Amino acid sequence: MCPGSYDPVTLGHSDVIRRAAGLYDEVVVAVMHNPAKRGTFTPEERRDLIVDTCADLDNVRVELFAGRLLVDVARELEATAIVKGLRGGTDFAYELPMALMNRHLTGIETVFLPGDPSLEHISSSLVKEVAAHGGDISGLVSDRVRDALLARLQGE
Ligand code: COD
Repeated sequence: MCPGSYDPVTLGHSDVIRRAAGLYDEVVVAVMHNPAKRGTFTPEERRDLIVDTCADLDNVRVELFAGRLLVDVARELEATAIVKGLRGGTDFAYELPMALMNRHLTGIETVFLPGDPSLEHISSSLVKEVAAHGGDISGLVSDRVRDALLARLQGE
């Protein structure tokens, strides 16, 4: 499984999902969302944008999970591993305790894929900040995500 907030999915995320799809028979992209928190996109919108971005990957499906522990979702899905992308030392410092906690709770392993250096600067939050200030987000997200984000920022 490839868990995340995906608010919205970026080309950094889709690179990790694509590579996971090359390693495993089946990949579940798990959109983890906190029902108490309002994101830029609703969970359903995030799911639809991922489905669009990964439309060519036959062994990938996208599911929503609200307010759940990742390990409970992993158990329900009978996941072999949690796959995460790493953009460098800062991501590693953030991800390592979660990986160890998840293994402590259920024994599930986390597999880290090194982020593609050409996509390392991309995060959902920076993309939203650039877009909010009128910057060009082409090459950071798919065209569909770019259009959806610009529409959302303009209040649709
Ligand atoms: N290149 C490579 N990898 C990338 C890139 C990029 N450009 N951008 C993002 N990624 C990777 C991130 O490193 C991350 O692994 C993944 O993509 C998802 O990123 P986000 O930002 O969409 O998602 P996060 O980091 O907000 O998601 C965190 C979770 C929702 C997975 C986490 O908080 C969680 O597991 N929550 C559920 C509650 C729980 O179980 N808590 C206890 C944890 S021990």
